[in-house]
Amino acid sequence: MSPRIVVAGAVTSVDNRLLLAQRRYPATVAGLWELPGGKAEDDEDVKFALRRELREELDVGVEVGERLAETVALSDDLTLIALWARITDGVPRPVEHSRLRWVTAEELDKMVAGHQLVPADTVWVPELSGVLRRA
Ligand code: 9L3
Ligand code: MG
Repeated sequence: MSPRIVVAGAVTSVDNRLLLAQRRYPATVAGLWELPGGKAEDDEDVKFALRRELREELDVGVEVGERLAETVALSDDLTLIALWARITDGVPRPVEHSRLRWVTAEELDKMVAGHQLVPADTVWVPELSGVLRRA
């Protein structure tokens, strides 16, 4: 069986904030914040998959950019990656999440310190906060 890819969007705004979404399920991560996204279909291009997922979850259109450096092995057959993205159409709303938040680098760091991020996504924090601060 080929490994499945989960794509997550590092969606940033022109004023250098990052979009975080609060998970409703499963119970182990409910209430924690993540980069929105989900499973790519078999043979689906990852950029296409992220555009589809963010349309479904946030009701927006996005332009997808480069991959972030880190890859996360969620399980033997599930691999998580993240890609930078910008909203090109619509205003995001939490279709599947309980809430959305645009955070600054400082707010992101505080949320990480307070264990408010889903554990898998913490690998990207240095790159995320570095880019948000540099811009
Ligand atoms: N996951 C982890 N971090 C993320 C995303 C979008 C997803 N930023 C994990 C949670 C699930 C799996 O990947 O175990 C599939 O995601 P979803 O379809 O439940 O969003
Ligand atoms: Mg999802």
